[in-house]
Amino acid sequence: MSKAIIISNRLPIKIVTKKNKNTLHHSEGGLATGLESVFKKSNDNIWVGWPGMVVKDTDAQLDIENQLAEMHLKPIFLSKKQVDGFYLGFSNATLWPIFHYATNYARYNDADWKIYQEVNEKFAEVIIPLVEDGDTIWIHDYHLLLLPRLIKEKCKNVSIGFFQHIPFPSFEIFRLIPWRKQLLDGMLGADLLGFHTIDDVNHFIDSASRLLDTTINSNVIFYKGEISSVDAFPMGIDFEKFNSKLPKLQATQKDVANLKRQFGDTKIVLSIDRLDYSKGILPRIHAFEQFLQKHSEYKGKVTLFMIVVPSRDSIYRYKELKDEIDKVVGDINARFRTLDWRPIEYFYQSFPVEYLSALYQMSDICLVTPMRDGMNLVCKEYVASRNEEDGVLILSEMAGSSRELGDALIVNPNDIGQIEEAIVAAIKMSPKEQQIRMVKMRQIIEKFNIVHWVKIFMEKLREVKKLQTSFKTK
Ligand code: GDG
Repeated sequence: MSKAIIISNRLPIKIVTKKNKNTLHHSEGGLATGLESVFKKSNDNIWVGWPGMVVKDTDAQLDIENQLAEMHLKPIFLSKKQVDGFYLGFSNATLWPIFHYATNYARYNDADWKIYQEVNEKFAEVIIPLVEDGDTIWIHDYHLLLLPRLIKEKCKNVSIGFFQHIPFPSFEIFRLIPWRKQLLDGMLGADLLGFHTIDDVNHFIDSASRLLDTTINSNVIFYKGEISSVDAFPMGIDFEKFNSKLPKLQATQKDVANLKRQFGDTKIVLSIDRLDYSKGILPRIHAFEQFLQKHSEYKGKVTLFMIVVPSRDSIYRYKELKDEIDKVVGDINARFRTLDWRPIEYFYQSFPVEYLSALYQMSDICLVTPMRDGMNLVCKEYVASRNEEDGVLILSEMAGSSRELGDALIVNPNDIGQIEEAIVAAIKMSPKEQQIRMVKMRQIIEKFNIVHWVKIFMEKLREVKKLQTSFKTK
């Protein structure tokens, strides 16, 4: 029986160590949230990845490995040096900023690149012995761009899919990376390459055509005597989880009741992201500040509920951003607050998903204004949670999700005045208009859900394999 091997940098768990004992918990993040519901469906599948922390002790590694084996998860342990060079270094201080157009934040460090290669090879060494003829291998994201080629070289009768969860930049940006050709060559080891949007697809094809010796016919790339196909697969969410399952839970209902008590008639504007400069958190806060300055009539009546989930905070740029957010929020709250109202409720922590669900249900407005975002699942979860068909989504045109959610109030995240006006428009929007917009968005999120996403990716992968066979027999 052929199986699926899912590979991502992080396993969908995190390890918490207390009194020398490791316990495993679910981890946050778009990919983990997205694939979890699908992965659990089959017992044969294996998910390979880094457990998220350095475990030096071999007994502790074995203990973790055994616990994970029961969940069909296979850990790849990385040393501190590898985490620094591969994860914090090349993945998140070179690729992440470049792929999000933050060119000034990118560092090009040969030592990081070497470790990135080493870790991709380490993944290949663990995975190759697990592979059998007929298996489907699905590699995820920018940490593992070299892995498709490394697997293809050793495993012939398999299907290799690759999906990138973050944007693929235009050629003029991508070409800045000194190792651009090696990265493309690695990616093109996949039979099918998927991105969230058509723009990402076109950018990838453009770079492949300019940098490598390729022949391109529409979405099909001929390279090194092989065929790869490239396509857009906008990722969906588990609609029913947010629409009905979470709202029915007692824990969620308790949180809803508490939020009602806490906020009464005050309107809630919700903002949820990982700490990241790509998410546009600071400009968003400044837009809310401008809203407070220009609209004193809403004093005490509107609150920005802002969750920033800790992420990569050992990277200088992230630490710097965190300090700046703390400062600006403190300043705004000190200037605008009253005795019984704080304009910004700011949390630097993560919450249980039941609490997120309660917040999605209780928030009148969801403010999602990334500078760049491959897709953005928070806005989709908000829409799915609005089962009474009300509420307003304000969404950046730079988020991949804006291609599907045209009924949101679409804004340019650099235009603080436009965001401020959108907040006012959202507060004033009639229930009828809210409903018309929300119903259309909900139909899209319900139809193009996570199960649909996996299904069309897998169907396309099978199609590409057929195309390759017919090409070879010609
Ligand atoms: C990458 C791409 C793309 C957030 N706070 C908490 C929490 N979350 C969950 C949300 C959501 C996920 O994390 C965040 O997903 P996003 O899509 O918004 O962002 P990234 O983490 O940057 O994801 C992105 C995604 O991959 C998928 O392809 O959309 O563009 O950057 O699901 O609910 N979950 C819990 N507590 C929190 O406090 N439990």
